[in-house]
Amino acid sequence: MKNIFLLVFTGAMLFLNSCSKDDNEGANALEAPVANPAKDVNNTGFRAKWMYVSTAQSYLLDISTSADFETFLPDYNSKPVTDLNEVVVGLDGGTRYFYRVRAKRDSEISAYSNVISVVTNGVSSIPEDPTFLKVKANALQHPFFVGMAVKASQLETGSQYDVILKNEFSSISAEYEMKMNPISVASGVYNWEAADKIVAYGNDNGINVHGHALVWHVAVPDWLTNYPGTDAEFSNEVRQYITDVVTHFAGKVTSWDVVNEAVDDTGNLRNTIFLQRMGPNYINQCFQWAREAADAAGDTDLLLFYNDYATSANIPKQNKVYELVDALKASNLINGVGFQMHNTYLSPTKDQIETDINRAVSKGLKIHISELDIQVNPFNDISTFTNERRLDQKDKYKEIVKIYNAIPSANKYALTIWGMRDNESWIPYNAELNHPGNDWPLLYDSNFAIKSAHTGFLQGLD
Ligand code: 9MR
Repeated sequence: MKNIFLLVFTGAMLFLNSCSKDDNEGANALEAPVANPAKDVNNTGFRAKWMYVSTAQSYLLDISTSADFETFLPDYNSKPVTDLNEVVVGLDGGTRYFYRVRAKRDSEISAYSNVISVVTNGVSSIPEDPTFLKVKANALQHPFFVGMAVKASQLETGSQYDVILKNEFSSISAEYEMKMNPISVASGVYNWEAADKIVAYGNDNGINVHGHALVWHVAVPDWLTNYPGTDAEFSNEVRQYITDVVTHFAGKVTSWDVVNEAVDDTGNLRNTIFLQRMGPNYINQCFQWAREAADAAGDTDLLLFYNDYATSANIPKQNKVYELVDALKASNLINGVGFQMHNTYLSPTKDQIETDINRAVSKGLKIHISELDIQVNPFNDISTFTNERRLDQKDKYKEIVKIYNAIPSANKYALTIWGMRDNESWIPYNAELNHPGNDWPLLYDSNFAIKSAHTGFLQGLD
């Protein structure tokens, strides 16, 4: 008994001793400094700052233009500094820099501090990359279409839209003129004018045409909204419309969004007139009718898409969309999923987007990033397009293009931007988004000049 007590006692003492030894070592290790936000930011420099580390003799400062410090500014790869700040000069304007520090005592060096990002004021002297988007996308090992939402009025030969479209884009979607309300004037009566002009523009110029969209609750013409007939007659009207439109454009469009936004933000079927009048099977029916019309017209290659928004960050909605997609797939009625991607500079995250898209990839479906724009002012906290947000937006465009370009070639289709110039985007004027007039979500400014977002797009293809 006494021996056992001695053994336990000795063991406990050894254990305590080993703990306190570690603690002492911890106390003596050189702490990593905490870096503070930059001060005195101007057009050509800033003051990098950090907190004092007791017992440090100096600090090693790194400055880079990349967040992962792949490269360093000349002279700022572990630059020794004895002070608690460093005035950095001779930098470019309107450019993002990153800094971090380590503490040093004799030969001992601490872990890295946090990384601070700072954007200089003024205008960058480095011009945007003028490479045409489709030229770079076409040169990829696994190319894809670079799309643009268009309006018929923009397609006059020689207009600035026309020049940019032909140079940079390999696909078009009608921003609204191929929806039901402009086309369907009355039962069986159609106005094809604008839609025909858009489709002919694509066909004549070797630009892919994506049809958007056969069935969308926002674009129902008044005569159908107020339809006096029975539910069965309503359903026949929808069938007739889908059949006539698919037939009219057979062989001229590569793909159609058959049903748009059928899932609401709580992850249930959206309570639309189509659900009310036709029941929950209406989605399958619409795809079936589109397929039958295409086949009857000899257009057996027509690609049918389900298109929706905000599925990446909203998991209940995402799950419901994939439930619909699975049902369509089981009936062999769907070829692809359209991810609208009306995103912001903060959301959704890279992981959320990848997870969402990869669910469709794993089902062997085509992926269309179908309406991309990236808001920089979702909280209405800026009144001018700041350098910070410009660069955030550039990074976000780069991120999504990179994600898209990484999917297998069999799943690639198109990545479409929802409008050309910032001032024409739907974003600043949407009442729900609540930042009237104040956003800059696209690739071109109001003068048709390429923005950093355009350079970000190109960099995403590297
Ligand atoms: O950007 C489009 C705007 O010009 C139209 O007035 C509106 C109604 O037809 O549709 C906008 O585009 C929507 C797209 O068709 C579906 N997803 C949401 C888009 C923005 O509302």
